[in-house]
Amino acid sequence: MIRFRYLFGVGRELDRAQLAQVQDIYRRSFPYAPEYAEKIAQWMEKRPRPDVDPVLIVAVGEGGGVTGFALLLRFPDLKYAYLDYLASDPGTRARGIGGALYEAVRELLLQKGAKGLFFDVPHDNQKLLKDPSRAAVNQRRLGFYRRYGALPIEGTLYDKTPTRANEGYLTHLVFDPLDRRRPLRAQAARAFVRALYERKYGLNPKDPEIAPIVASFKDDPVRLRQPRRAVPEAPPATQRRLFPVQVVTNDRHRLHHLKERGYVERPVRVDAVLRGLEGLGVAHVKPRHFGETPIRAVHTAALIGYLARASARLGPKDLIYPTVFPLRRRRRPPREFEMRAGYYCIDTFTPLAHNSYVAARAAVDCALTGTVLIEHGERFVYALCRPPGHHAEPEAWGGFCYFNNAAVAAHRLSTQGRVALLDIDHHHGNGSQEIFYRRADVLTVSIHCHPDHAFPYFTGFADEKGAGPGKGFNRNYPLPPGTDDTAYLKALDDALKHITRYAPHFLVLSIGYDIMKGDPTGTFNVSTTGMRAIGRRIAAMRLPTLIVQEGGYSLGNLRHGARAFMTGLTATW
Ligand code: Q9C
Ligand code: ZN
Repeated sequence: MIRFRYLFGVGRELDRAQLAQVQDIYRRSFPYAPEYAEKIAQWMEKRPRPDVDPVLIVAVGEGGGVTGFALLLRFPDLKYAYLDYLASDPGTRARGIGGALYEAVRELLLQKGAKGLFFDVPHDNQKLLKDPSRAAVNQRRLGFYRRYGALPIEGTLYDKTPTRANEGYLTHLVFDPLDRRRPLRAQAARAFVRALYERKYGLNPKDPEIAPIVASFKDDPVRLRQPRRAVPEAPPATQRRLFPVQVVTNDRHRLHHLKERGYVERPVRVDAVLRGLEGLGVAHVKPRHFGETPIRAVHTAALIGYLARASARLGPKDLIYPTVFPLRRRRRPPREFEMRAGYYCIDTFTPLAHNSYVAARAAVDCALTGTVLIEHGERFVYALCRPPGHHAEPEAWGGFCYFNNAAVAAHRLSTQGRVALLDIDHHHGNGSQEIFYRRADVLTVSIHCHPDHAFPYFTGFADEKGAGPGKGFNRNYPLPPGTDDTAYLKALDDALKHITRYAPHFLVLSIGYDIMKGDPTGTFNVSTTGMRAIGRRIAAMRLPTLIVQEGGYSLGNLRHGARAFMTGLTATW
């Protein structure tokens, strides 16, 4: 089994380790030009040109080591990409890595709506080769790409002219239209070739050596070398190799179904989100079990124990609504377990039912499963947690939340790097704020409706900035009811700038579709267009991002909001 991973940067330890392995494979595959190994690192580390978006796709073998790579230079303004290198470890016996990598490259580009892929293949004409014996190998390579519909461009000077770019080794420029039926226009080809010389080789396209080559792309459409006989098509990539987003779903949430009047936090919410994601090509992952230990890192044993025992004592129809609140008697939890509920709860509308504990545990498992995927190198993981979590404090549940899923995840990630926890639910994430209030290793930022007007009413003010070692590491953006896309995105941009200054290794996003217009618990007017814009901005952070489901209670908004957010998240090139 080959796994694939794409690297958009090398911010993480895992990225850097894999980059080193890529360089090693490079040096062993291309021993005559070892200096480019440095250049690969530069593309990935420094991102020296804003008009080149480099991506490294690595194949990961059974043992976790890199067995091959493809370096792709994407030209976002042109929507074309250049495949700079594709190599598999000459030392591994595993076969088919090169082909699988090429399919992964195509899959990524198709996902992103690219218009085509270019790359160089050494010439197959003996007379034009410094080492004529290579012609046969090069013919085979062209044959391999031909099966994908990738054909060498003919009728230009590109494959005939020694330049500083090719250093005298003549190559064909091969074009893969991906799944497009549209021919390559001369103008588009010239724009690409110009960009290639300029952006990859640092040559001026007006250079007397280069300009005639660019100008030689005259045929419109560009002529591709047609195979002399029919070519067997490459087998369709049966299994997807790259997914833009992994979605972790958990069935046990259904056990927690409070059929109370007006209890809008219900199981169909998850179905609505899943319907919204249909057809977007996301991967679905089942959660693993993690036990209680990670929960203890953010909640007290007393709260966990109470939820576990009280939940277990209840019959299927029973509910405990907190009734007495010993707020000023924190050292005296009521002995009578039903009366003790108010000691551990922040409101009177979030009852405890007989499966609440089991479901809350499953929601944490969902978030932690997502966390592990992020640790293994995924870029975006969406933990579709239910019940939600961000109102759950170290020793209190409430606001439809029992355990703080996002906080458990953020705490786990914090053992591996700096974490920013951004909460964009309509309601202030009092629980997440409280859990990390005295810590500098998790930056908490929340955009929400001003607590003068919205739940939880007691936290979320702008002057709550963290305390002790955590001073300056909590930031709140309370916005007025009626906030629209423009005002929301302005606050988001500011919040993201603040997060960028913190230079986190990971982003945890608590997402609530209750910011959208018409939410029964919300007051904002964010539209689906706004949700798409939010997704784009989150992706532009270029961080490994765990998205954790919080609120959102209009089924239509859950469906369309999730779809729009996800579309924005994966739209960037
Ligand atoms: N019947 C989350 O979005 N509003 N919690 C009060 C009283 C409840 C929202 C309704 C807001 C809680 C996770
Ligand atoms: Zn909410």
